[in-house]
Amino acid sequence: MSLPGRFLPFLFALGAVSVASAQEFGVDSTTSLGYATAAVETVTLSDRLDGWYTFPIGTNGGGFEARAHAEMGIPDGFLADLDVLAVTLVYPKPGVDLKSLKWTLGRYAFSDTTGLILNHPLDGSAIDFNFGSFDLKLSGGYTGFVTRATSEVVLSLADQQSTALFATPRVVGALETSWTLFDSHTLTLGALAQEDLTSPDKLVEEWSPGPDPVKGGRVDTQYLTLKFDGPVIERLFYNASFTFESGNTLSLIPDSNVSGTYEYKPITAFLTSAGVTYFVPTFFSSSWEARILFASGDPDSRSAVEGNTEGNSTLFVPMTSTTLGVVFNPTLSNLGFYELGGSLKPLPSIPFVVVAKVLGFQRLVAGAINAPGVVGGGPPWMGEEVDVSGSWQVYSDLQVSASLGAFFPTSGTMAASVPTFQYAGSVGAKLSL
Ligand SMILES: [Ca+2]
Repeated sequence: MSLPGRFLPFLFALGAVSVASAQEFGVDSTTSLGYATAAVETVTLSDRLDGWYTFPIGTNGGGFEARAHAEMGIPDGFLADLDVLAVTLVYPKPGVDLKSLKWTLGRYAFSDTTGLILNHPLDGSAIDFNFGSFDLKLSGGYTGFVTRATSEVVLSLADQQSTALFATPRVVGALETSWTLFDSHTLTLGALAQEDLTSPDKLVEEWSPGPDPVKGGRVDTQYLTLKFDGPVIERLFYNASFTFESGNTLSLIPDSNVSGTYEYKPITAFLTSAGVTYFVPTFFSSSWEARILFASGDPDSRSAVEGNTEGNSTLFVPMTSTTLGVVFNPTLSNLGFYELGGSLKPLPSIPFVVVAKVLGFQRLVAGAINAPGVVGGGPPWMGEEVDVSGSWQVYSDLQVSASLGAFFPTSGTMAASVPTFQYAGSVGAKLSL
């Protein structure tokens, strides 16, 4: 702490001098109208305001940042939260080998090494040591001051059923080291862990007889990731990652007790992803992408959340969900995902971008899928989706966008009550005030 202590008064003085000219603030208003016929038919209409305020501290990229959003809509009602409220201090050349040291304190946006496991605001601190070709980042924080509606962390039955204003209390810690190797190839090693601090009176006690109609247990998880990325040939880039997940989850194990007994069992699961991106500036400024993701499943899992009934839980569970398709969005659990896509600017003189994607969804093992409407005993190949979206920057302060997607589930994938052809579309306008 001595380093920040010594530099703080100086940096704040520098900030105060530059604040009058360098501060920036703004509000974006996004109005959207959507229609979806997926597991349930829904019409959504919302207006979202995103406000932000920044001012630099020093001249090396540090500063104060505040971001908040408020949304009024149908059917969600009114939602509002603080997304960022943090001070970042950057010390250039604090040591002989250390190129820069960056320290953040407050509520900051955290994203894990893969970008697929946790994307969430954390209340805490992060520190980044940059040694040039080697970088070390430590992050820590708490999730329970973010509102339930903003949080999207769903790991346990308690998360699923919570009607509290705030998200489940969890402590998150992460370490990431990356090395830039030969020819701009980067090797990244990331460790992420979260501990569930849900109060025991809201949980089932271990060794009690099941089933409990409402309560579940704690879900603690750890993720260890190895990631490579870099260029293949000119304008062609690859990325590949492998994540091993460990942890503990409450499991209802059948035994001499007819309905089973609750017991904590280890989680041993994996997530792997690989992708290539090819940029072709001469062909309508286009880029083309192929991606695959595999998230392990568990054949004895009765549900996607706390469903283990035998041995270890081999079902991969991310902390927050990732958007895969416009229509179909299963969680990265027991899933094979295949994506081919391209984006281009069809009219060179107009800032209009079109993105098209073909997606495929596969159930890796017979068992639960975490998506509404999908039955447990369905076929391995769940279906394909085609998505098209476009966005047009009409003026510097007005952007208009639209998206349309169609999902074609394989016969038997969806419950009988769900339409066999599902589609979703939305239109939106974003105005910078
Ligand atoms: Ca199992």
